[in-house]
Amino acid sequence: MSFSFARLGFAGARLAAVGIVFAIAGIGGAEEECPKPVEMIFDTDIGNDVDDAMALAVIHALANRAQCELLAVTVTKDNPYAGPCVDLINTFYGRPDVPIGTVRDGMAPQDYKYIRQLATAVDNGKPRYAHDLESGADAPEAVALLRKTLAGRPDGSVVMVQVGFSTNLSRLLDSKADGASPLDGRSLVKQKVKLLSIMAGAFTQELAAKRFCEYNVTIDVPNARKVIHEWPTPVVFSGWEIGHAIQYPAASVQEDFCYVEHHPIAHAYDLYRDRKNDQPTYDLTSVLYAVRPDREYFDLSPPGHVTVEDDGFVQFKAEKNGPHRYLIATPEQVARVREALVMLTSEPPGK
Ligand SMILES: [Ca+2]
Repeated sequence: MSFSFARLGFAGARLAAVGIVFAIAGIGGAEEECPKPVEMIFDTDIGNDVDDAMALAVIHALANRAQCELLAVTVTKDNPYAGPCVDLINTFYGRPDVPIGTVRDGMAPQDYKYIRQLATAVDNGKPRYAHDLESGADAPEAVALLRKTLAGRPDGSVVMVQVGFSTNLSRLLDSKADGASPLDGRSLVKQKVKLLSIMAGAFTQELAAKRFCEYNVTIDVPNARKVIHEWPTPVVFSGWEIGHAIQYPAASVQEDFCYVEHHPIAHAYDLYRDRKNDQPTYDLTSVLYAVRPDREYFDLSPPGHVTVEDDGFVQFKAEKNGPHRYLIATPEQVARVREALVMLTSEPPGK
């Protein structure tokens, strides 16, 4: 029997139409429509700039909303206080047991401005910011943790966010089969990783004309080349110009973190930037895109290929079906993203 609205009559046709609309909308299964949390691994050079700490705060705010799950944090800054700084921020936000892995024989070993101060701050003989990782040397080596974490997740499920040097992820690509997985690193990444959201490079004609070389790439060029040239799944770049255009307002640091006497993010900001000054949102943008890619916070470049030259200069060439894209932000998007990042960075810990 052929289906016909006319055969059902007006009332029947209306009910059928409503049924179709319900079926299309999936009404009755509303819970099924909520997207699953993004399973994230965060790879950071925390300590070289304060945006890594702020990006970690954004991750926790998104995790509070069940929009992401922080599987692990790996550190590329080879300083003993970098891992403890990650741990104290995770603990502050109520996730003290997120696995942390640290680089061995890595880059940028100097303390710089805030990680030692936060990790060693004491009030009345007790640590100001609770943490149980006392030194990065006590944490698992980063690549072993990356392999173990990836191996334990479903295929194509993990989003990796790299906001520092490429040391850990390059070594991951080169890693061999081990007790965690019979796959080599490249095959493991290809099987498990959905997306690499990376803060690296610069993608405007103005910066290219000056041969501007971005910090995350120049600090470890060989490993940046390997990751960018050989990563086997899609990569989206947040170039220097994105975080530079979206400035975190000093007023937020002055006013929005006062819900607790000592706040590790505000403390780090004071030591690094001084709360009188705005701060670029480089690493925060890579996190926001990774978790909310479809909210039109950014436009995307056409697909293409990014190449890294010997001095760390990065070039993009459009190419159909290429694996790389970079973020673009219109003035309207700059304003939207800045406010979203203010709300997320300053969100108090969950229960
Ligand atoms: Ca960083």
